Amino acid sequence: MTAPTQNRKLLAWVDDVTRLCTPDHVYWCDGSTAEYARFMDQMVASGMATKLSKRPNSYHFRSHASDVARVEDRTYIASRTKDEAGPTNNWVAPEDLKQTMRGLYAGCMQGRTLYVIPFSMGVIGSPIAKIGVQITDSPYVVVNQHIMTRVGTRVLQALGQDGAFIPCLHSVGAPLKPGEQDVAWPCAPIEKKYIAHFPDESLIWSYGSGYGGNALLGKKCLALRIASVIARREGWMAEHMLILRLTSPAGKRYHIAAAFPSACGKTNLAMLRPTIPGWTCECVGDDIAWMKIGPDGRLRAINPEAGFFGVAPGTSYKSNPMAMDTIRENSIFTNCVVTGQGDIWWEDMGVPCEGGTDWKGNPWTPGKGEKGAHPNARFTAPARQCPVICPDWEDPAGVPIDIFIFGGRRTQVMPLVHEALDWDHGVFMGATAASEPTAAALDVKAKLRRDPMAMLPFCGYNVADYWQHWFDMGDKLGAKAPKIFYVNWFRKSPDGKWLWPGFGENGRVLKWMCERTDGKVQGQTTPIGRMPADGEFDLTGLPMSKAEWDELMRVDLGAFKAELTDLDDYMAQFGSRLPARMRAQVASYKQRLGD
Ligand code: GTP
Ligand code: SPV
Ligand code: MN
Repeated sequence: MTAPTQNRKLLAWVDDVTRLCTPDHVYWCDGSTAEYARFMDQMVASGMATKLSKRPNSYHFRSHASDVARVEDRTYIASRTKDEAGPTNNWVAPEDLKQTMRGLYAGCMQGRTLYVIPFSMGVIGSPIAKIGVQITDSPYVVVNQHIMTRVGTRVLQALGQDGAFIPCLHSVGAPLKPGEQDVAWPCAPIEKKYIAHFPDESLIWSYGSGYGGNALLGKKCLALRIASVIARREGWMAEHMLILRLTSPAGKRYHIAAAFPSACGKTNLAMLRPTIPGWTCECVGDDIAWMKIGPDGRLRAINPEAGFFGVAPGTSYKSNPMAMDTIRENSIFTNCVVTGQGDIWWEDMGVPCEGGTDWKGNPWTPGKGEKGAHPNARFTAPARQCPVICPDWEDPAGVPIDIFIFGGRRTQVMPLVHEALDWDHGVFMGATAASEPTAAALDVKAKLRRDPMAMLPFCGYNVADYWQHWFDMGDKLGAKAPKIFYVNWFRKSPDGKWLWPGFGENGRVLKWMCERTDGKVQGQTTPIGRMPADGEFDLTGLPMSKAEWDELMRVDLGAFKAELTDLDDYMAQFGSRLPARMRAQVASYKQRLGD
């Protein structure tokens, strides 16, 4: 097929990759619904996809059992020096990594088609948007990118002859010999998987995996790892944050951006249905925020994505009704149960299931003892289908952020909510956030790990420099900087029950934050930060005893002190690169704890 572009760099790059990967065909994606339908038909015919009779225009895919989540041990930041990548990233010298990967890419698309996917992160033409072009040999990636990004001819038009783009090379790493039968989910074994980033030249090379953030390269690879490097250079922020608009009964709007680690509640909070009367919430984004200081000096956020790639298990009409409505049609499901009736199902979906075929392709009934859906099963759905999508979600200027929230999944120690004493303390709170592992990454073993600003797997440079960038942004924003809070929805009682009902009730926590922002309530100072004073927090109508509330909010100084050695070790790994302001925060934190 003739290339639908005159962009010289793009043509040269596609030529180079074609010569290296030797596909049978080259196909340029136009982004049309006809193209989407054609690809789906082909994948259903080949056995890779199942069409769901119960959901219009929706399909289910089963991945290979080994290819079910991000692989952090196989993710690399190949900056010029190891120090620039920092102690939290895997590093290989760029030329060495390229040599290894060129060896793998050589001939890797034999028997397959090379798809060229021009895509835009952010509304096409927006000054904040960035254009990427993904080359892939996975038709599953093509259809997902159709939903997750803005794909096609419109992007090539915006690119023109000389426009710049971020090249994203992807192969599942499974060439086919002549006559060899393809499998339903081709991929390479773990030791051959590489998710590689070359931040000095804004280049992404991914090999061997077809799943999620490993393969949909606009998301974590471009919009976080590469964008975080560009953002620091240019003075803006690329964060692993949801964006929402909360409106008070008086009609006042608050825009909130929240960073929780993977599978720790961003999608759920982004689509919140507040239970408290008069408060409403609209979703701007559920995973990534790009933020720049606007002409008015305030931080403005856009969602660079066009769809949701959300955790399926646990999603129900009770926990997240807006997500349930979003995925009624035109959606892709991966690694769920396909029921005998031709619908999808997963654990805690809140509807009964008589049985069907599990994520591995085996017959399954609810009593089987094994989970039917993989814990990291996901849905891919267009953001515009969300009933509470914010009317301004595609405003190229973004929404002005009033509040930042950090958080993590901690069954112990961390209270429901506390507020930073000032910007620098807020940066410290984000920097020291810790969370228990989830199914979103295959290879995270620690029972609890620090996940700074929920960016541990996504920061494309040295985390110490990233913190300095946060301090610098605070200086630039001055009095217009968002207020910073920390939440934990996941605290449990000694007998293992959730202390906080979460989901729609989380609106109560946001309400207290808004009232703090307006100075309507004062809170009370504790060694870890400001917390609601007696009577300030709206518990109206919640069946919660005073004892339960006290347990949820309890600050056990002994437990916080017991973590100081770990805090010192954590900070020490950054050596002399650790910002002086972070050292000062550690010192004053210890002092407040009475250490
Ligand atoms: P990524 O897409 O991986 O970045 O994750 P995410 O942060 O968007 O996570 P998501 O909202 O999908 O939440 C994943 C898990 O957290 C699901 O099992 C949810 O049921 C659970 N969860 C979300 N919010 C709450 C809450 O308020 N309380 C409790 N107990 N669980 C929650
Ligand atoms: C995450 O792991 O934070 C995700 C899912 O949002 S993935 O796109 O696979 O990275
Ligand atoms: Mn995420």
